[in-house]
Amino acid sequence: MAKSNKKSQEKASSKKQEQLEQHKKDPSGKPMTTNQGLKVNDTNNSLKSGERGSTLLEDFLLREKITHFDHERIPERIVHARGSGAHGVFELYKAIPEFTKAGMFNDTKRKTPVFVRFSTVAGSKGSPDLARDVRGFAVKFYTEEGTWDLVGNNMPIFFIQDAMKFPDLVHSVKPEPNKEIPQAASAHDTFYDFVSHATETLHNHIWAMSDRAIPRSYRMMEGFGIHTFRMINDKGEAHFVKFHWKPLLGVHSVTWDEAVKINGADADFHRRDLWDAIEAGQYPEWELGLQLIPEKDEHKFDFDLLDPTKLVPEEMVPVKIVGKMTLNRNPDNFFAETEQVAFLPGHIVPGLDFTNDPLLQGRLFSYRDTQLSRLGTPNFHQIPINRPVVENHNNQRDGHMQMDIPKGQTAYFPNTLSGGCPHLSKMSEGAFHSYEERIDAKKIRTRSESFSDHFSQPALFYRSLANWEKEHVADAYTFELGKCNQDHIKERMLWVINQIDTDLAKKVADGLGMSVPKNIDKPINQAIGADADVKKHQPGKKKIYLDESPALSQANTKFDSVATRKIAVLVSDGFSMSDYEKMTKSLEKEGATLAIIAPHGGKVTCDKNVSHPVDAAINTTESVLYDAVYIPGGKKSVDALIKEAKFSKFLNEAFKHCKAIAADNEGENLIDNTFIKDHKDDKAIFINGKASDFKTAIANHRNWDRMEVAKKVAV
Ligand code: HDE
Repeated sequence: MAKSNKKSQEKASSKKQEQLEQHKKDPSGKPMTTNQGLKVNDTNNSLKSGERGSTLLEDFLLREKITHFDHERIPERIVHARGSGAHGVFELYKAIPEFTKAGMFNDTKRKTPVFVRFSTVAGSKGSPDLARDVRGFAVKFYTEEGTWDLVGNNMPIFFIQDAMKFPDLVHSVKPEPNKEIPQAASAHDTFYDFVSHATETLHNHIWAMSDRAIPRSYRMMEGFGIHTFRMINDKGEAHFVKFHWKPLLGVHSVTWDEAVKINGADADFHRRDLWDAIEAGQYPEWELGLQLIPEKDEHKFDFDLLDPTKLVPEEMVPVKIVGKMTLNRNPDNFFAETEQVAFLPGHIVPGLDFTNDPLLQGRLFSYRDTQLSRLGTPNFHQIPINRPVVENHNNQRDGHMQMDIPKGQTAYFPNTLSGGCPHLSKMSEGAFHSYEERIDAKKIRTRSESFSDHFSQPALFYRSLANWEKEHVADAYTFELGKCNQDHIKERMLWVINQIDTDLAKKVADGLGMSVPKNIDKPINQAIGADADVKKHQPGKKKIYLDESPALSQANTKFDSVATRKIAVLVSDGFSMSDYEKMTKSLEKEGATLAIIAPHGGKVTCDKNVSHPVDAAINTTESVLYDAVYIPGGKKSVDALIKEAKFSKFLNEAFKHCKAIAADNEGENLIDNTFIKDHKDDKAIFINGKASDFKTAIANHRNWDRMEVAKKVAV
């Protein structure tokens, strides 16, 4: 059966790809050798004294093979260990010299090569993709002025305000140190012990309780640079800037019930989805947007632009779309590229600069430091995936794994022996020069009072959600706190949630079988110093400077495409080919992927006596792996489906997860064997319906109006 809409597999040809080509090794048609090039005659047996004798120390073949194997692991990333990467390209729509002199923002003809890595945060390298978690969204731009890394997340704010708190945050969410439980999950006492005392976490935390933390696909999530950065034009004028990635497929998520089941059915769900889409030529795309704020407006807001727990609502500062990123090539080798890629927020180019955001400032230190233990050498920039596409020369020398051969007598500056080279460049020649910011301040270890508003933005986020999203948030809090063992931690969390929204707190309290504490001592924000003035740093009352920010709700995303959606077609021998064609032709044309699911593997024969390959036998797949379900008619086919209970379970689950379901002719008999039989009037259920209506329902992602009924489905 036809698969997806295969675009021609244009090989992304770029300076970076050409550079990577030089390092690729292709063993096809080649003899096996040792690392020294010696041809190998036997790689299956060690050298022994006698056929059954002991193995000889002399066996250099065994030693080389085993020693390499013994050392083939490197430390996984301390956070963001689980991830997937892809190559692509960034193209600018319109030059923006008024804001920045950065080359890639000034030349619409340039195709800047990129490498992107998406990740979860808390889990280990082998943890499942659908953990409730923030997703990393790290982009390496190989620009002609040097490499720029935009190392962001899929949520626009962060948990903490100062880098000093990062180890505490991460230690609280990681598995508890005595028992190394739970893996890739925030639902445990230590995390909530921390969150309830460090109230600055609440904004990112409520995002993590929302559907944003369980995306349908990496391809369907936004990305954010989070911190306020600076853009500098060639007159030296600066604007504050926030970076946004907007997916062309819209922002969509799965439900928690699906997430839990997907983790069992396909722990690589997001990794596979990204890989498959790129292999099929259905290249993921994001537009890059900028929120630009003139320096003079720095103090115009009700929050501090340097506070990374605050977003700037799009309704207050619109997002200016400036270009598009397309991911068009899978890596050739996971370890060499995705594992060894090293992102550093400190990788910057002229025309961009940092701000004094204390979280960003700490990151500028941490990322270089971590590569030293992870990749083991200050020469990590020489690993092919990390090499810039421009030449680099300086007087740094030696170190583990030096791959370059720097020529010449000198390794210092200034020198005359090498003619003063490598020489310095003027700003007019493209050299980087830090933005000259006036600073006149005391050296002081404290938190700015302007960072003390911890409730206004979580409340804005919650107010801006659709009812179904609000319900998901309440369910998530109830689940997470329900997994905690300590009542005092849950009580404190309920008190804190109550400061965000009383309805929300009540719902969660009901779910926990507790009540919202009224008279709890005001939680002391303990993320301050022992001598700090407590009053100054207490989170103040929530303010309302914007009723709602529609841009924060997934109800207002794009619902205009079925491209890359996976539709399960349930059939057995004798299914109606004309039904099938009627329903699926336009879906396929618009890039949806159809998967034939049958009682067995191999092939099924339709009523026209043509055989079709089965994509998955029912015992190898699950409903949660698809976006919609279709059952064509054909009595023999449908009778066989009714006999196998898992097909009915498959449908009940799709109904529970509010997905579009269509059946034609005898296909209805299978529907009548499920919970759906009494809900055929649902707006995303189509019995002998129109293909165009089914398509619209799939593009709408889910029918959330069904949510109350869906809860009654027991699967
Ligand atoms: Fe990271 N973070 N981070 N982080 N982060 C790392 O660097 C760190 C923060 C983010 O796919 C580590 O190379 C500190 C914010 C992503 O390779 C480490 C602080 C944001 C990735 C590190 C933060 C991020 C990392 C671990 C607080 C969103 C994965 C491995 C000051 C803007 C990149 C590594 C990849 C990875 C430190 C906060 C995003 C340890 C100290 C805020 C997407 O250096």
